[in-house]
Amino acid sequence: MADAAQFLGIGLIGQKFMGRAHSNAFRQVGPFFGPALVPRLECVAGRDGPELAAFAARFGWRRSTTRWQDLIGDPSVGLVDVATPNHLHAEPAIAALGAGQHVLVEKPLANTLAGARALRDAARAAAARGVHAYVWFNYRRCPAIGLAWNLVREGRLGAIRHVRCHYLQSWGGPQTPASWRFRRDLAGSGAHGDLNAHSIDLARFLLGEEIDVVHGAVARTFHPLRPDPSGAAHLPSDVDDALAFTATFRNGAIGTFEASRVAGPHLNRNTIEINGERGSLRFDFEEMNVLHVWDAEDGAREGGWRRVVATEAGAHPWVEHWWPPAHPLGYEHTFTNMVADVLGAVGGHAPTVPLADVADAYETQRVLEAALVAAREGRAVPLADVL
Ligand code: NAI
Ligand code: SOE
Repeated sequence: MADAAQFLGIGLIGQKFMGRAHSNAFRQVGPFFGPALVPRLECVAGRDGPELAAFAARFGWRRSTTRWQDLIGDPSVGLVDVATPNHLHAEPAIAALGAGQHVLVEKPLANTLAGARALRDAARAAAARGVHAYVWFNYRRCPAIGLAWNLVREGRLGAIRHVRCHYLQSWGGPQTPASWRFRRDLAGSGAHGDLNAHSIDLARFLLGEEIDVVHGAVARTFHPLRPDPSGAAHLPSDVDDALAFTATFRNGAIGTFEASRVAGPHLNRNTIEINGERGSLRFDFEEMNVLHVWDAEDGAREGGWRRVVATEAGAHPWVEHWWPPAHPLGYEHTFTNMVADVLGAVGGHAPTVPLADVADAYETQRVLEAALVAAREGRAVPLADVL
């Protein structure tokens, strides 16, 4: 930890999957990164009181509350972290920004474009007062993706022609119980908002280019009924189980995106491949420490994919804060790497690679919306029509 550390009080909303991932990141960042600004796990808000108390004790939160509103304007809380279902992102985030608190919020930005826009506007107003707001697009912070970002910036790919993204999972079969993830009013969409959000963000981030048209999309709800968690009945599911779309970027590159929760045997296959005139890159989260690199200059005789293991301190971002070279990182490190960059940014330092702020995530939300309209109406949707 830095010598003259200052503390940033954290208020977390949500205590389940992402509540655990974020808590872990706030705890790890101090010892591993030694930031000048150190998170203090001040208060966690959740709905289930007894479970919440146990969670708070296990992860080292000083206090807990069943009312997220208690965090807003609390002078001990400098940053509010929103890790709740999608319909409950915008309201607490906007309230915190209004109270002058920095915000971290989970993806997708909101369950509706209108909600996302309201949050973007609030973040813009808050930014003018020096308040920061970032979105948990954590895959940007795999070292292999950081390397890819640098290679694209160095011009190693030349003119980019193709971006090919898959985010394939297989947990969403007919036996998977109903939850907020299968309700359009709460989630906004299904595999699309959940998974394509990451892919769109990665594509925009790596290319540094915006999508200008969604040319076509297909969405399917294969399982419109799901078991009630109590097992007593079936409840409707009105979100996509899978959605695929094609798009073009402003620089003319073709993008294909496919998200699914029913793509057995894929587990968490978040892949992106970029083909340029001079080089290509390929990443698969199921092998997250690896970046495949192809360089056209290698020529026909010895050309081919080179398998780069991104575990070299100094050569690959964030690695120097973890283990000696050649020791792989995992899912949780992406969150800690992000917290380290957020703390730096709040302290006035440039992040290792750009963070997704709320305005940035709003652009991803516009693409999500364009693809939903394209699927519903069976037509191409220019992004200029989705504001
Ligand atoms: P989850 O269902 O596991 O947990 C949601 C939590 O929110 C629960 O603790 C629940 O009690 C709490 N909650 C719901 N309503 C609340 C209220 N009114 N007040 C306080 N707490 C409330 O969901 P999960 O998987 O943690 O997802 C949360 C968000 O994180 C979603 O937006 C999801 O898209 C995103 N996510 C992002 C990931 C990433 O890779 N960046 C990975 C997984 C989820
Ligand atoms: C579930 O599909 C999920 O946890 C998503 O919500 C995350 O965003 C993704 O990173 C992993 O899968």
